[in-house]
Amino acid sequence: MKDSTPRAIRLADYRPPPYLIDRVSLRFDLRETGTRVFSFMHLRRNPASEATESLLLHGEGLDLQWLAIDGMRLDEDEYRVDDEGLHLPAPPEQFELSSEVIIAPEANTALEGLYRSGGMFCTQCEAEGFRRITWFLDRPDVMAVFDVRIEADRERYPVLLSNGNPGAAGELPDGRHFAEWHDPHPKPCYLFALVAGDLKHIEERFTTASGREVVLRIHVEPHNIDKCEHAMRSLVAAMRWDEEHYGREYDLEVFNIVAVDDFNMGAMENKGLNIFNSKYVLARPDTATDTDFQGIEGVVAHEYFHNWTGNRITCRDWFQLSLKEGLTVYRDQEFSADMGSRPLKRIEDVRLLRTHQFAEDAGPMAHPVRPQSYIEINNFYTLTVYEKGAEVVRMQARLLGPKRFRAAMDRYFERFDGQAVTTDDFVACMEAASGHDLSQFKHWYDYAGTPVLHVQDSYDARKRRYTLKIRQEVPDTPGQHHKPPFHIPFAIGLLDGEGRDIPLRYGDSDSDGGSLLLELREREEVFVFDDIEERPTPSLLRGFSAPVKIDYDWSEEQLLHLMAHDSDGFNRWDAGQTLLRQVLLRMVAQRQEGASMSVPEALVGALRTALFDEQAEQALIAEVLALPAIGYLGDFMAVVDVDGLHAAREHLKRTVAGALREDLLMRYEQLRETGEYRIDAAAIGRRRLKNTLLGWLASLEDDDAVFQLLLDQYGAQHNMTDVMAALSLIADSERPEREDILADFARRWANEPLVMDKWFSVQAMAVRPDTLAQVRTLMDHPAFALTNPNRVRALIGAFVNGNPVGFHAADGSGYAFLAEQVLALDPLNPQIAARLARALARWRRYDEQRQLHAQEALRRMISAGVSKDVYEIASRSLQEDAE
Ligand code: 7ML
Ligand code: ZN
Repeated sequence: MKDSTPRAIRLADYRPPPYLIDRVSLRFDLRETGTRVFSFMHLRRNPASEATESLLLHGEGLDLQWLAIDGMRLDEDEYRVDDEGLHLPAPPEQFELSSEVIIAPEANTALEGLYRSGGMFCTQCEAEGFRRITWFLDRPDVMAVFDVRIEADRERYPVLLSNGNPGAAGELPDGRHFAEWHDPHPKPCYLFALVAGDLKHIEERFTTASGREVVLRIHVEPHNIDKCEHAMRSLVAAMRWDEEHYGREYDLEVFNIVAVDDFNMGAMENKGLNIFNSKYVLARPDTATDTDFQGIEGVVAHEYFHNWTGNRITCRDWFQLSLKEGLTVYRDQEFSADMGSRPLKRIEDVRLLRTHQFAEDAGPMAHPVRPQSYIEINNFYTLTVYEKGAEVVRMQARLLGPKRFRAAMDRYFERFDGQAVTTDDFVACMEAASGHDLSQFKHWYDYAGTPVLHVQDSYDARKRRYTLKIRQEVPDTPGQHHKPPFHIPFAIGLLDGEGRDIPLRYGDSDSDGGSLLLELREREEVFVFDDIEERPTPSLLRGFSAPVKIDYDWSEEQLLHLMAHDSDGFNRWDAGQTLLRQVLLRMVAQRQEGASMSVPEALVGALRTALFDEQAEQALIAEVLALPAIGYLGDFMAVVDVDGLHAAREHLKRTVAGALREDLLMRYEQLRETGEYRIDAAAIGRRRLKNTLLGWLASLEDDDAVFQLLLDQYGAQHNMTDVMAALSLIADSERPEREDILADFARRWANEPLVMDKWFSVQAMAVRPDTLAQVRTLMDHPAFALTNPNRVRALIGAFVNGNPVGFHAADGSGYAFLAEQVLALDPLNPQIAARLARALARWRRYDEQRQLHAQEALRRMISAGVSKDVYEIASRSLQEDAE
């Protein structure tokens, strides 16, 4: 810690490991204070390495007891231990290294390595946590076969788990017992896992396509045993899906999932022993919302899919992180699309990418999908690596088509099984299986920034010719200027006056179902379409065929036409979003000029039409009626005006809700939940639409009948989705009933931490003058703890990321609060502190006064002497060429 300028690690400096570790056997003597780790491993010089210098085995915070080579204890002058690890000056060509260290999981608040959560022991080793457990070559290209023996007190830790298949187990003296595990698949140490605790489990048997039986277990603390079923259903569905869509089977006798309360991220794909943040396992209709249920399904699948994309085939180094993460996100997105509604899933994924990844790509933390350098790898588990990385895989799937993409994936699994490889290796399989040249496409991996497509069109009635001119521009990002043009799959359609797709031909490609896939490669290109009878309405970037921004001068008529008729469901939604965005931005400008804000009649009409659309899925109607977020809208302004955007959104909601009040009430009544609660795509869509309508209605603040609906829906306590929809609207209101309802909720759920998180969040996100004061008060609530990442995200994270009006308060109070919390968290958990610190990265987008406050907050962090995690974020945020 406290290094003043920590060192950057560079992709260009990659060298193969000097030694390989074929086998390792570990013994854990778990104790409440001071756990002993015994390690025996076989090392041999790597024939692919030229390195001859001394060997460094990574290790951090290890209290070394003894060390031996081939059974001979080493004297203290035969090795050296420093901050990085253990240096052996001149080791033999091959040898057995054994050691004993003492570590302190009970004092580990960073939640990396071996630590305690509640009454159990658990681990998190990705990316570089294994070095906090014992000496090792802690890098993903060193893959070993692991044998593990765990010893612990039998009463307090009856369940002892590790990777692979179970082996011997039995009793030991002094009330202790042991269990052994053997993982036959060589793996990097970041996939190592261990769990010991008093856990209960549910169990299922799964027969693989080739007829092998696998035992599936989900382990939780005993009081949560009634909240595991959905996770198990999701696991079984994911296993089946991977067999059906990729021909991939599971490869061990058991598959264990453990839910833990203290976890830095969502979950972890450790071989045969996935460890989950309990938020992504535990769900019951009365404790979890539809979004929670869907999150569980997606994360369970994501971690399971890593068994092939991540574990069997892993990354050569951490610059290749997107090799496993982008690909696995793509796979979990496709799985969720198949489980629910495909267009809806696409809308959700694109919304996440556009609001958050585009912002990252335009700010000081912008980096390529395959970064070129980092200070702290934990800071690169980003939306760019995950979500943009998934888009980059999706584009390749689209360019190849489903058959050739599957052939390319088969080839990838065949060729690289058991190896640690690079994104280049992946693209090479795509090329080899399809004959496509993807050399220009690879710019997507190497250059940061969101490309902008400037589109102009013209129609020549005499020649019956329509022309599209497209200029692509890839913006400069920190350290990257003047980028070459990208290879961009650009799907389009042209609509006639009736809203039908005009059949299109271009070169040798025909339009498929009305859409044509153009491939852009030049900085500027012109596409000419002949025999077009009338000026068409262009439908651009159908299905969001590439992660780019479109700059085209849309007219209101064009957008209304697309909203009503586009055959591409995604673009129908997107046209509505573009229209809403244009209207809202115009309203902000009106407000800034002191004029009154106006909502076009045509927009109200289009929303009413959408509301009564009989053809559309209800969930899709809800998406059409969802206003673009302040964070997204701000990117279209020269200087973000948070208060203006908030005022415009509220005014638009009030105006539309006032005009459509009776329609909204009628639809709300029709959609009311009656009878049994179900969690399928149709029921979720129905609730989502109903609760969206409730949100519009709630903007009519003085409407007592509407407020009664909120109280009734809360009071019915039918399911958590409906309860939370009502509660968040009540929490956002100025009504006197607010306090009683919040108190009622807290009383009901005092013993359910994940439900209390929702209670923290709605209060942190309320747009009220006293919100920051409330957040500070809530930090003293008995259910809050700065040591638990979920609590921090639910309260502090919800305020800084989910309450733009509060966080960006003109007086700088939000920024000062953030700096204060980052500094309080950093010594406990630098990863969580660094994630929080990102909220200030885009301070340059705000007015001068706010900029000064933000800079002060960032400087305060740096001068306090922080971890390299926080240092990297804060220092990059302040850098001159950052935006
Ligand atoms: C993404 C994960 C991490 C970090 C999980 C940790 C993971 C690394 C781990 C999508 C769905 C669920 C979780 C995550 C996520 C940030 C996000 N290997 O599996 O990628
Ligand atoms: Zn992952």
